[in-house]
Amino acid sequence: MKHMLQEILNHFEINPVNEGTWTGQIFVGSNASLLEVTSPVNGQPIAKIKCTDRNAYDQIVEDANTAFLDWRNVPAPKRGEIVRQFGDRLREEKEFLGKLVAFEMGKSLQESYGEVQEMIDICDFAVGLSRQLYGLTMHSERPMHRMYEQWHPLGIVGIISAFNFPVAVWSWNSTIAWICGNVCIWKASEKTPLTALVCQKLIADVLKANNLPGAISSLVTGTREVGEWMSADKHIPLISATGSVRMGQAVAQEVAKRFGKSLLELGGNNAMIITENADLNIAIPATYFGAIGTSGQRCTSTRRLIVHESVIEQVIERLLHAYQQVKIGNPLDADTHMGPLVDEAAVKSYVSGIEECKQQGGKFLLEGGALQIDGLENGYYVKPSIALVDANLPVLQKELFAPLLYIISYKDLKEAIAIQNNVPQGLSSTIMTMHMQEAEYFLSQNGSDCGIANVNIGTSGAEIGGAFGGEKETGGGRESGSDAWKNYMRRQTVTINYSNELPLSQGIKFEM
Ligand code: UN1
Repeated sequence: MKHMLQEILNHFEINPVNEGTWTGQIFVGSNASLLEVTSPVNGQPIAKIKCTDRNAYDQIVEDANTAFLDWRNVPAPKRGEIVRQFGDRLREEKEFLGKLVAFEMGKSLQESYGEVQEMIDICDFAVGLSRQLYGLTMHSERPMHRMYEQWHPLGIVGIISAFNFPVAVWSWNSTIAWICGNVCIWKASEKTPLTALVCQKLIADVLKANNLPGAISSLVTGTREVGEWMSADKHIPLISATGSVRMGQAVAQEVAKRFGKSLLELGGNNAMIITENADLNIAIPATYFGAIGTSGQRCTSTRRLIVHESVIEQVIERLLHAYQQVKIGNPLDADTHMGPLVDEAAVKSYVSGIEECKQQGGKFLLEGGALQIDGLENGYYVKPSIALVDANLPVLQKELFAPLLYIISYKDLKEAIAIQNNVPQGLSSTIMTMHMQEAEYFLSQNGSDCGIANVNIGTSGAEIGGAFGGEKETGGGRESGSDAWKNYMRRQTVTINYSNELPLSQGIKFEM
């Protein structure tokens, strides 16, 4: 496996412990401490990465500001052309980068390729968008006046991303931010710096080939301290952060103190309602993928299954049957469904989550826990779990980032929706039904309170074309598609008087 990693790093010409201070636009500085990277696949250390020190960070911010002065004057469709070239590079590198994602964070190869595909898709979206940064025009109340709004770039966009989507979430933010005329500074998860280095290298090469400043895209490496510098930094008008609620709260407060903007995509605690009118041929595979995909480590993972009492027995039987087929193991094997959790702490938190659920009276239909895989004994593998629980169990309020699925029984749809909404998080939600009235009620203002509401589709696997994000403790941010680009620009309302008079608004007379 070491051999495979070396091959990938050679392919990208990446040397993680580069003695020089530059790898593309990565400053590490002279006081750099080292970050040890471990692969969850075999628990072995795979690289040591130098962390960005404060001096290097300040230099990066200065360079980014200088680059912004050029970049904001490049016409938006030309900025789109740069993103198009980046998308082409990703197409070429899908296999290598996908393998590195699987190796560094542990998601299955299928899902790792899917993640790179998500990057390619957002590049295409951003290219089209670069010609569509539309503003409205309004009718002025004054004669011979014109009113309209226009959108300008913000400056530096700081991106803090999580381990579970180590590259796609960055690209949702960076590609849109770039076509809007911003420059980006990326703080990747300390658990996945190698994939970040590769992405940074790919965009740095594209910028260089086009004679553009490298500082249009920068990468900073390190632990939460670097994120704290960014949050407090008045040079960074927008921080887009993906991760835990605790991290989001810290970022939001720090950014608010300086009246910066934050765009947050935090915890999910997503539910699927299976009504008596569901097509179980859709509902069961959707649950299976939603609950064990990425080993339950997506923000959109299905954590709660709220099932009508008339079909619950059937659902349980079919689900247990489906779970018997789960292939757990090396994510680099093409037919693996479930790779390891990201690290040892994640395994511990899963095991204690199972205990907590039991103590509160949860009945385990399938009890998982830590798992040893032959030849990969030090990897962080687990077996998935399914527990039948009462709707009022305290564990249901928490997002456990692991493959533990809770099943809850309900009698009528209003009750099911109340159970679904009765958690602090509000990211993704699903109803499985072939009954139009149930689906419409779920989608109405009386229904799901989440940012994402699906019918006959699982909670995870959202397409990039929609705005992605959620309500309540999920943080309220929207990224990726639809008009999420507006978060990366400032709106300017313009009124032009082309008459020879100065009529005041609201009919005010102010004679001189
Ligand atoms: C995340 O888990 O942070 O909908 C993002 C999905 C993916 C994105 C998840 N498209 O599952």
